[in-house]
Amino acid sequence: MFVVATAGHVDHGKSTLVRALTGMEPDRWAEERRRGMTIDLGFAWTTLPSGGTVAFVDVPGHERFVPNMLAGVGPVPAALIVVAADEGWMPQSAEHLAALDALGVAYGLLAVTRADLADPGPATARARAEIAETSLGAVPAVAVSGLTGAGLPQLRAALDRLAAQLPAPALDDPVRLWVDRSFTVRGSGTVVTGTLGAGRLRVGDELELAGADEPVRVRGLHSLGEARPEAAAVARVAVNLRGTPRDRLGRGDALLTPGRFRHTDLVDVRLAGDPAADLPATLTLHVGSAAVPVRVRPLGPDTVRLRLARPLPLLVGDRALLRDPGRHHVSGGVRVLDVAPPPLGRRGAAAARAQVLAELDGRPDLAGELRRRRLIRAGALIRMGVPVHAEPVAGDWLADPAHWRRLGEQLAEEVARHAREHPLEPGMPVDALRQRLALPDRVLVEALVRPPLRIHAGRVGAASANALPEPVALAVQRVRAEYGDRPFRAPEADRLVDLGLGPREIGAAVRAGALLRLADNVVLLPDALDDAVRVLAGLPQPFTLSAARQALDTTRRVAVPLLELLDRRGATRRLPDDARIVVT
Ligand SMILES: Nc1nc2c(ncn2[C@@H]2O[C@H](COP(=O)(O)OP(=O)(O)OP(=O)(O)O)[C@@H](O)[C@H]2O)c(=O)[nH]1
Ligand SMILES: [Mg+2]
Repeated sequence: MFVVATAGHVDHGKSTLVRALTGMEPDRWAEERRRGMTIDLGFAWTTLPSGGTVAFVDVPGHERFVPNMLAGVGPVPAALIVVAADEGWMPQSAEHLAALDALGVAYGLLAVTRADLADPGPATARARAEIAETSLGAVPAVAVSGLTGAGLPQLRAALDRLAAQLPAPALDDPVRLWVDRSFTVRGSGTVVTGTLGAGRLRVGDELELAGADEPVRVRGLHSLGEARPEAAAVARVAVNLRGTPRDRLGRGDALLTPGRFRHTDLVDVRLAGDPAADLPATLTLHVGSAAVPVRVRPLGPDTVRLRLARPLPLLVGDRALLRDPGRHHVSGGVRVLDVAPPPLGRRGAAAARAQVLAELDGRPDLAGELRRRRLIRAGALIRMGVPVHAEPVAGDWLADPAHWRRLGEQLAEEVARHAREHPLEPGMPVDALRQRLALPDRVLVEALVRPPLRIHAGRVGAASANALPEPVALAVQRVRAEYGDRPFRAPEADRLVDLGLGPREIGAAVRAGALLRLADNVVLLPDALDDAVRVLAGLPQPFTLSAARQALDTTRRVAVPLLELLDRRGATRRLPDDARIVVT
């Protein structure tokens, strides 16, 4: 199936032509038929000579209903521009064409209707010249009469040729079905319709709906008036939603593949049309079937920031249109450059932002996004419309490579600084590092730790467990120098103070294995234990405390806790009479 939207001035014969081609009535409302004027969108379809199907979205031409027209053409990639031979080019011919151009519609046909009333030549020439200046370029033209049927076979053949030119739909893309109608069917509940421009829909699918806490479920699908289990783009579809009240959604809402879109009310865009400086402060943004008032803040000559009155599911690269409803003026198309732009708080931020935007063209650019955002979750990028084809640095975090390198260096510096300021702590707590580096997630700190640093017990420090803060290492060295030849003499408490070995320093040295603590303020060098066992083994067994004290050339202050430690370690055993033996 392919979908074409009509376009053209009021009363130029759009609906008559659609009726003649399809045998279906596009003007659905009694009021439309009574007034002989299209008010809202109409839908009809027919089979072409090739066997393919064309579905029409028939739009109103009256100037009052341009917003309805825009809701119809927004999601449709091809246009049938209708100009009456007897009236020629008129204001809404121009306004509709400006809208198609702003949206970047590149495929179209010109039908010059009412050719039974006047020579179609002049209207054709003027219209082709106008159209040639737009995104549609040179289009085929067919003169027709909805009344006599003249030209209809040629128009059908031209529609077939147009269909053959259209690019293949992106069937694997996520679904963003802009709702153009919603109604209730007795017994089925809420039904919405729209033009499915990409992706597939199946009965049973879960879809996201802005403002709904839970996904909505597709209960039934219709296309071209028939129930189907599945619909693939491009297609006109009617979706029956389970358990979604009718008032929950309407024109301008969108049904979305879950996890693939973010609703945003702030976007930076490039203008194709009026310069930024000429835009009024408020305009209406039309995208898909939505129309939302926006506040316009110029940034660069052709870039502006738009603050939307309500959030929309927009992606980088989306095309939209700005219109001044008061003046009936299409200000031009916009291309979405950023759907999550940074705030512009400080002075000069707007100018700096304009420079950044000058480099962007709306094509999703992973490397550029990473450079600008430095660290971001893969899911967040995907929801901006930026495909992710890079390895995460940790979890689902992606990082700009240069920024990641800098973070690694910063982490090493912070750990070194922390070691200097807190020489006795065994490393810097991971959470303190996370805060210092302003990282949003602990896993990022963990991923940044590389040898010789390591994480131990929630702290980042040097990999070597023996590394001692310098003052403590020096003190231990002096203990070694002074006591190396009398290893069972422990420095007295005042000597420890002189050496700068307070309880915290001793704790650090003991944790590092540089000192052995027997009791408060009683420390030996760590090799003393093995030496003591050797000396004691040379004594007649069993031996007394006093014999041990003499053999070790030490005092009770050391001997008592030393023997108790050896008992606990199973190197000696205490007998019932308090004598001991060395266990061999
Ligand atoms: N003689 C003649 N009259 C036509 C032809 N096409 C349309 N008309 C008449 O022109 C009037 C307007 O036709 P519509 O088809 O309603 O025009 P429209 O473009 O759909 O109008 P809107 O939807 O209101 O913008 C009707 O009275 C039609 O009968 C044609 O090819 N020949
Ligand atoms: Mg009509």
